[in-house]
Amino acid sequence: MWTSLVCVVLVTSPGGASLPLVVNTWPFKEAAAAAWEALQSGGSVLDAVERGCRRCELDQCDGSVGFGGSPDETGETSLDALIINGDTMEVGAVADLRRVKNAIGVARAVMERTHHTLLVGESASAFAEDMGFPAEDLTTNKSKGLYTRWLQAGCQPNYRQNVVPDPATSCGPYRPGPGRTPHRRPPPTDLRAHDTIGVIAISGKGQVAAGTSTNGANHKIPGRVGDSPIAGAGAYADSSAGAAAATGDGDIMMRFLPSFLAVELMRGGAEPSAACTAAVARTKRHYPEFFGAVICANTTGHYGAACNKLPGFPKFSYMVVSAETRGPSLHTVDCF
Ligand code: SD4
Repeated sequence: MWTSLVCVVLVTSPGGASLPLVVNTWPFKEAAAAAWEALQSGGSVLDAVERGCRRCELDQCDGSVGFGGSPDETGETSLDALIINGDTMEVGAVADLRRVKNAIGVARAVMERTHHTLLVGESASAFAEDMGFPAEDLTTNKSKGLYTRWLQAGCQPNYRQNVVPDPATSCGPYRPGPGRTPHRRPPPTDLRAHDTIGVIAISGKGQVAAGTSTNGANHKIPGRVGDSPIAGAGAYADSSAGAAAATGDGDIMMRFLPSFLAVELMRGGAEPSAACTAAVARTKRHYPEFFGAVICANTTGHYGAACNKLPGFPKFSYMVVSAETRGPSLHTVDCF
């Protein structure tokens, strides 16, 4: 009785029930198509995740993935990426990667060509070059323009606090200020500049992989690494449960490992939408005004998403591809 009831719910759920499956953050249709194409042409779920993220790196999806976006306080773009094999729990990640465009490729090289999990900064770039990835300037006219306008605006907004000169009105260099305010001032969230790609791919046999690629946050402090390359934060995958990926204010979200939490909830039987909602709610409990969303999918091919409602961010869009959708289909969830 109970089993058949569950079956009915699965079939009629708006979150689909079809494998193989690709789900990715934001309306990045080309990325979804690239990931799906990888699966259809016999590639693995890792290939699908890599191709999807790579497509966005090349297209500079919304300027927040790949080269030429999110210049830091010195005007340089640096990249973060992560890939997870949910069958073997192998993970490769790269953070604060400089002068190399193919961040997801480097993350996969960390996974497949080292025994490490995460390489960062200049040393990650040296590793990438050793592995044959070309060194290139990640700056574009667009990122130069963003940087110039930011300087002209007195370096506003920025991520500093409790320093002198007053970071709310002045550029650096900064040094420690007297005292410490008990609450940090609101983060300089730019809703248009937070569009990390996170991809979940699940094969017909239930093999799960997930990954992310991003250039982080506009005007970040050099060396800043967000949630995206951190396993359990930016994404998580486990073929015995499912996968999740997060997007938004990584400085906040990484404190709550929302992707890990969502996967563990799915392992315990939660539907993907409920798991995503719980992961967002956990962060919201401490930071009601955080900007972010989470996508989730389980090994039966169900999927869902959740987001924190903010002025200017009432809904979150994500892409789904399965045999049922016949091509990338745009899904939208109301934030709460
Ligand atoms: C970060 N989470 O570096 C990333 C940015 C992002 O959607 O997701 N934007 O904080």
